[in-house]
Amino acid sequence: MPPLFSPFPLRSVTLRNRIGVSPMCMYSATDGLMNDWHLVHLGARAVGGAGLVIVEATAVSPEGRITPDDAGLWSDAHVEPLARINRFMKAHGAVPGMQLAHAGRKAGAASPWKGSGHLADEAGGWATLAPSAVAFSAGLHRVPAAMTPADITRVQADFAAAARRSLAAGTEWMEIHAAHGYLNHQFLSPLSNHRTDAYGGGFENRIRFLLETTRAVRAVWSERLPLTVRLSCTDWVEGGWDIEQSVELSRRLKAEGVDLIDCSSGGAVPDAKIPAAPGYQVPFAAQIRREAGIATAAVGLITAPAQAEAIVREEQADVVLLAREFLRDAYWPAHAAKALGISLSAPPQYARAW
Ligand code: 536
Repeated sequence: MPPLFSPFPLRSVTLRNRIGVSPMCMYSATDGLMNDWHLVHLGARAVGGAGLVIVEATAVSPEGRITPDDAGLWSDAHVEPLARINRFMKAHGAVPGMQLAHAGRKAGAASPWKGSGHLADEAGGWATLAPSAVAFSAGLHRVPAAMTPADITRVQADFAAAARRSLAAGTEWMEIHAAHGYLNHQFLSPLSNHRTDAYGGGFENRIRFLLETTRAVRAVWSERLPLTVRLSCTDWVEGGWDIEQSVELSRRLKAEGVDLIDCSSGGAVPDAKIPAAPGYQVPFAAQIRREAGIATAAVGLITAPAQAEAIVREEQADVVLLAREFLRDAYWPAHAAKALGISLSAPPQYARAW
């Protein structure tokens, strides 16, 4: 059995293989409600053989949405549309995961195919929150309000409430989004966090918001189910967040009951020089796994079956997450299995073709 296709147990959940669908924004929800697009997009990849399917960055509050078209989980009305999708994915053998997010200063933008930049209030935009009152870029130019202690408490409660709703919807694998320049990462990085209170300054203060958010989520999330965190392991900027801080943060997160670190990078500032190449973030997953003693997921320009297989075989990561490659091929696990010399058992409807 190729290691890529060995089961992966974490708490009381077992992935049927090491292949996961990375959370990807579909910008296709209305008022945060998931719909048939999400069912077909996510459901097809469960049928395609993924062991784990992580639902896109799902906003914990309306103002935490990247765009007006983001999925959300800020009200009980959001639960049943997600539960329907989760039931389908589970029925087809995938563990249904979810990524909870708050975009902070990057919130309130147009979806990519509608222009990407910040929306004016008249065009459907809204006031944003962040650790410090500093805009992201010329395109995401809205200046956020620096969060007050009351804002911090409220947003952390929003994360916990959304996690509770996700649990009610049947989610079995939770990821807190703390990467890509969104709110949690904005607190971690000295490039976006200029606070002078207990939430800014040195490492201990910059990690405080995420540690407290994690604690609030772990308190309502099931002991039987995995809790994971996505980090940008480096900002790719001198003087920014880096891999050494990510290793130490991973140790602290493990102590809070986090089971796996999903290792991405970038997104804190617009002008970083990112050396994107096949598997360029895999070394971060390997280093955190080795030095923090916690399971990791590798993500980023992973496309080839032999490449994914080597990452797991060489114990650089426990799980590989594919994003764009899964948009090209919903059946990537079945195709990868064939390339590695085994065959997946097909759903009976498709059995004559697999
Ligand atoms: C990739 N993206 C991530 C998104 C949405 C937009 C595209 C997300 O996490 N919600 C990305 C990778 C690295 C840095 C920035 C963006």
